Amino acid sequence: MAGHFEREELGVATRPKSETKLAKPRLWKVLLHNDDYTTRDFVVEILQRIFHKTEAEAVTIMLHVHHKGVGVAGVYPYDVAETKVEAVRTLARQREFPLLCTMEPE
Ligand code: TYC
Repeated sequence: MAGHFEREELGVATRPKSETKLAKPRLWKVLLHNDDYTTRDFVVEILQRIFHKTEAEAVTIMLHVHHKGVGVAGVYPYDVAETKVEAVRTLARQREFPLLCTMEPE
């Protein structure tokens, strides 16, 4: 009769648990920063087009950034956040606005 053997008993190499544990997939906040030259309308447009906010949500976030200096446009996995930041920077450059967009871990 075939017996049951654990992997270690069969001489199969196993990794210590600490090496096999996966890092928690952290979420990243995409931040918009205030400046004196980017128009309110452009920031609202960015929030609707890139971050899929309603017009009301976009206006609320834009005004928060305008008054506080910085605000969260959205929270995403790293790759998505990076793509959004790049999209904002590309559109801002095209329209010649100095709008600053950054990301930081939550
Ligand atoms: N402060 C800008 C203005 O008065 C509006 C603005 C809001 C700019 C948010 C950037 O991230 C920003 N025209």
